[in-house]
Amino acid sequence: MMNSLYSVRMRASCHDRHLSGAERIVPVHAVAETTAALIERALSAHLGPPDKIHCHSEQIDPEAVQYAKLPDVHSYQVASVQEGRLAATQLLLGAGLSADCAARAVATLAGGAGPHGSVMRGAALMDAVNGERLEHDPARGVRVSRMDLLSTCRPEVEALLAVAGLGHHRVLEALVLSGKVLHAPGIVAELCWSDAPDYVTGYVATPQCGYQRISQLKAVGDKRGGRVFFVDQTKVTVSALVDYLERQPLLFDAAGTIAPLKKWEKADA
Ligand code: PML
Repeated sequence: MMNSLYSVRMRASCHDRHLSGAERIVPVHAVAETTAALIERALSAHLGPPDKIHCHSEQIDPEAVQYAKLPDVHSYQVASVQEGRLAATQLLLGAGLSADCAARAVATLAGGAGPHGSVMRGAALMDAVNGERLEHDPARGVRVSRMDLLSTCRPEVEALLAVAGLGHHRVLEALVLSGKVLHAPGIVAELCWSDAPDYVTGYVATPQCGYQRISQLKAVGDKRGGRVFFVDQTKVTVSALVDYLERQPLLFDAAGTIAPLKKWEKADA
């Protein structure tokens, strides 16, 4: 395949603790350069040097690739963690989740979604009606993979985010990941905040409203965070959804809009 694409994925850990991960979908001529950049990134992870770096490249069939537009971005300023979690809850209710389900999801991330309150390596899957946890492996969760920006679209998206003051690499990576989640069958919403102790911004993403950032969803220093994906099981089976999230290649070929930062008002929900 002359025009073949490769999925290039990196995971770095120390004493089996996840330190960093990133991935790209690139043409064959960019595989070596991309691999070097991801390894460089693993070595400079702010949580310390890894003792293991896995870098994996795998050819993907260009005809299997789906294309989509990135979600629109909204950013809300909140005054406290409490207000942030209230805002997240209201946005989840707006997506059609029950109050019980939204509260369970917030409590899940706040307490550590993995076994014994640990941080999960991937995302939790939650039934959008009754809040039941659906992922088969509660320590691993679901790892969204094989998504990226089309190379011709990357400069525009990076420039738009930079102009909006959203140039941190976490924003672009979370936006791309969330874009894939919103494109998956049966997804009702996603709740996320980072497990990085110094990064307190998170988001609620929904197919109707896009990627809705909330300035504070946890306290500085808190290492707990992660992702919860809400699933409508009348639309998709768990195994079909997980297969899509983990294996279907998806490239974003157009940017969404980026709204200016706005103070959170309860009526926004
Ligand atoms: C953002 O600021 O939009 C990113 C929020 C979530 C970051 C999650 C992560 O650390 O990967």
